Amino acid sequence: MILALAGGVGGARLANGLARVLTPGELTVAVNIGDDFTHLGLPICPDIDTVTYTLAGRNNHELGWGIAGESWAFMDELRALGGPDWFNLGDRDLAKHMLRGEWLRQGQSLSQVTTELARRQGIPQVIVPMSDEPVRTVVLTDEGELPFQDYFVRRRCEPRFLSIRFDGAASANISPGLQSALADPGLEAIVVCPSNPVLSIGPFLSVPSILDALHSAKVPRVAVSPFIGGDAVKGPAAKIMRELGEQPGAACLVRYYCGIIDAVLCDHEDPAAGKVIDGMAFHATDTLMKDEADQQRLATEVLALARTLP
Ligand code: FO1
Repeated sequence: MILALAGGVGGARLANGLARVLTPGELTVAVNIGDDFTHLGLPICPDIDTVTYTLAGRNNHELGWGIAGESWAFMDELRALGGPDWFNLGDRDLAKHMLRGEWLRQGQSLSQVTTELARRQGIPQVIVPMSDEPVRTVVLTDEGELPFQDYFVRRRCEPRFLSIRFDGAASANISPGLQSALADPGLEAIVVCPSNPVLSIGPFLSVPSILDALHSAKVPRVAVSPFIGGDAVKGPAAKIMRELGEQPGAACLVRYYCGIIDAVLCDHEDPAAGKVIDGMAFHATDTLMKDEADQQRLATEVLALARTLP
């Protein structure tokens, strides 16, 4: 069984590639919840939804999030009424946020809600949140503190990124599904998807019980770099790295993943390609996933690399 840690669009794409090359019982996808927030009283879980829609084959490719073929009547009316329209909720997407909110209010855990919503969308793989307790990414910028979606969507990542905080992380616990995947005697490898190491994987590592479990995992742990040619494929990762004084590239994963990753797949042009840095071996490949065939190819290469590691 393969455990994939995913967040954001890049994470969902590789998770989808893994889902296509593995049987359903062979893959567990643990998803970042740091981007989650409550909007208009609704619990929004962007990374869980992007992974779920992608594995269900109904992801909106143009937007990178939400449902393909979405309609926006709700947003039209909300805007006409002068409501907050910086965060777009599609009509179909809305049905899921409402159902999730109802089930959470009835006392179901985020894991239970996530599993049931995936099942009802015909997804056979196991998708679990990293934790059932809230962990909320807060970005400290030159304009002050911004909850993640305010920074990422409302302000379009324009404020200068100074540092980041994961509220709730210290008291959050690893989710049951992630815990059992890591304890599964059939676990073969851990794959850290090409997600933003700070924004999307950082929340996982901020929860002590998750970090400890990843440190002590006895299986090969492979990461795919989200950087190509010194920039990020999508999202603000390269801008954030530069604002953190880092060179955007696979080598910066050494700092963020030290002790939890044994090998990295990075792009051919990446300066780290072919090197071993602080015990992390960097292997070059074409890491850009333009389509599902690329997703499957990269997934196959990740699994092949993992199987060469002790
Ligand atoms: N991203 C945007 O850039 N604009 C939006 O209006 C927006 C709405 C939205 C609604 C539901 C959802 O699940 C995701 C949404 N996203 C939107 C994407 C979201 O901000 C990102 O997917 C993650 O938080 C970062 O990976």
